[in-house]
Amino acid sequence: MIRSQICDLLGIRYPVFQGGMAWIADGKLAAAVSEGGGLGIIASGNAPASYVREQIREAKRRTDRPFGVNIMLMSPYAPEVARAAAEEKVSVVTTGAGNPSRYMRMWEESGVKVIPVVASVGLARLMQRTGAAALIAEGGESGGHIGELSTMVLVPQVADAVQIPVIAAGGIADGRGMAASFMLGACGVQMGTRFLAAQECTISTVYREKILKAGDLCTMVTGRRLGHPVRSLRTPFAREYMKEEYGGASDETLEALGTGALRRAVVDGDAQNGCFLAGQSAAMVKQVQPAAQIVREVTDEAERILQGAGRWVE
Ligand code: TUI
Repeated sequence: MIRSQICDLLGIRYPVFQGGMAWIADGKLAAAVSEGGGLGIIASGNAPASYVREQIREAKRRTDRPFGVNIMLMSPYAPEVARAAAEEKVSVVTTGAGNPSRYMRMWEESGVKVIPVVASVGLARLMQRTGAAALIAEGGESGGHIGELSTMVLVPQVADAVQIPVIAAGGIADGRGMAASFMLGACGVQMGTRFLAAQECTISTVYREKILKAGDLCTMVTGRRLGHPVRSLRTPFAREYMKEEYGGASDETLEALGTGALRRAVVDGDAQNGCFLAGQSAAMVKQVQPAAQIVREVTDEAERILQGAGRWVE
């Protein structure tokens, strides 16, 4: 059985987090992952605090186990969602797409453990100093908003730079990725894309089918010109966005193009105009399974690999 310090720190059975995917990771999915022994995480994305509170209550109805809330720091609602997470006393807050320093004291005072997503060594060091309980080091293989570095180089550098536990994210979708993450210095993993195929994950059929059919070269990165690179499936929307991006469209035109695109993918299943966020591991996602089974399967595979790793050494 794979256990690590993050299990003891959070009171979870397996060191597997479910990524806080905007519009997707609701109270139902988070509770299913937590019931399965991992750490489920409710995404706040661009939603107001009222939505996040509802989802927290939904998760509490479904599980007594710890779960987390992800705060997307670029959201206009980030301040009120940050406050709601403190008031609801969730076990864990994860953050993404920014620097959460201004909220850290409030969360700490409410007894919430803060686990920021970092994409660089500099932010990792700052977050340790500011009181983070652990870090998620997320490489650019991930879906959604990404940094510059890949998981293979980010995780060891972050692990060397801090003394708190490091969770690896980006490109991990099976036990091989989990075992490799431990070798890189992580003591747990976060997966998003793999959980898109969880039975309890409510997304449009179109979205799910696109993930199950994805090949190795099916994702692309747009938004670099605006300074917010985002990885998604290579769909008509993504191609059109990229054409505008490099065709001299104004920042306002680009923002207008992006508005509502996530909803159109997740809720409407609009293959033409939706933005289907996904990581490079989409090609490794092959079947729909209960979330608990995903957590177990990945952890069991990692355990078998790690137990057999001695065969490489004479
Ligand atoms: O946040 C994510 N992934 C996301 S957020 C999101 S919502 C969205 N929708 C449309 C457009 C843009 C966003 C979809 N996916 N992952 C965590 C993450 N954080 N990845 C990279 C970072 C990051 C990058 C730079 C964190 C901090 C940072 O710099 C902090 C600073 O300001 O110093």
